[in-house]
Amino acid sequence: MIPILVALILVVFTYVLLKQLSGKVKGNTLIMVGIEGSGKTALYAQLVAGKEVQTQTSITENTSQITNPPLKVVDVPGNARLRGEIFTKYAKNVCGVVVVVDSADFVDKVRECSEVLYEVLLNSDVQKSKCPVLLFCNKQDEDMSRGPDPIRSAMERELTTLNNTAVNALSDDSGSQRMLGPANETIKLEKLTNKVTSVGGVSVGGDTDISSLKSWITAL
Ligand SMILES: Nc1nc2c(ncn2[C@@H]2O[C@H](COP(=O)(O)OP(=O)(O)OP(=O)(O)O)[C@@H](O)[C@H]2O)c(=O)[nH]1
Ligand SMILES: [Mg+2]
Repeated sequence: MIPILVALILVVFTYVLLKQLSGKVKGNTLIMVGIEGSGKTALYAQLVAGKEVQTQTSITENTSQITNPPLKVVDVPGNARLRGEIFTKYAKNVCGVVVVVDSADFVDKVRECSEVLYEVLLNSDVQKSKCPVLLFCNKQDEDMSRGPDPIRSAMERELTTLNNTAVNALSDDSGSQRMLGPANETIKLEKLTNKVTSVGGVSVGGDTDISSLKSWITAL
């Protein structure tokens, strides 16, 4: 009886220890995503080099190591054919995701922007890591720009629609978890496992201000 009990305790102890250890293996990669032209490469250049760069539509990722805090930063091209594959490649070590939004062009692109956020939040590595997500509402210097709060609310509404569409599409499917929440429920970002924060900023010109990104990063 006693040897069985000891063996049982050992098994439970090992399980708990392994669980704890696996929970502590934290990724070190900060991934920037968003639709084309939202300003990811401009923001990336400000973050990793502190300077403005002339950009063109990215066709491959940019990666850099920063030291404070020590992170690998990845700027994923917005091109819809490249985005998913490149994001997946780096998501294994993710510790944070920055979803960059063009706040001036947001009204026309709300669906596209929300699809990016939806894919990020459904990514299995993002979910496993429970990493925080930053909605960086870029181009706040432009006259027509929307603020981070209305952008967040509009995206919640779109996520709800996307989720309901996915639920309906999967009604015949057997068990694939491709939904953010149950059918016909409003998606509330604050209720998700990944903490989503929305901030504003500017990545080029005299009004450049990425302080909101920098302070979010220090908490990673
Ligand atoms: N006014 C303004 N323009 C910006 C800002 N950030 C970026 N831009 C401009 O937006 C355009 C697109 O910026 P990029 O950084 O190339 O955009 P991207 O998201 O990397 O685009 P892809 O690589 O195609 O996915 C450029 O002309 C930038 O100068 C900003 O904060 N304010
Ligand atoms: Mg780019």
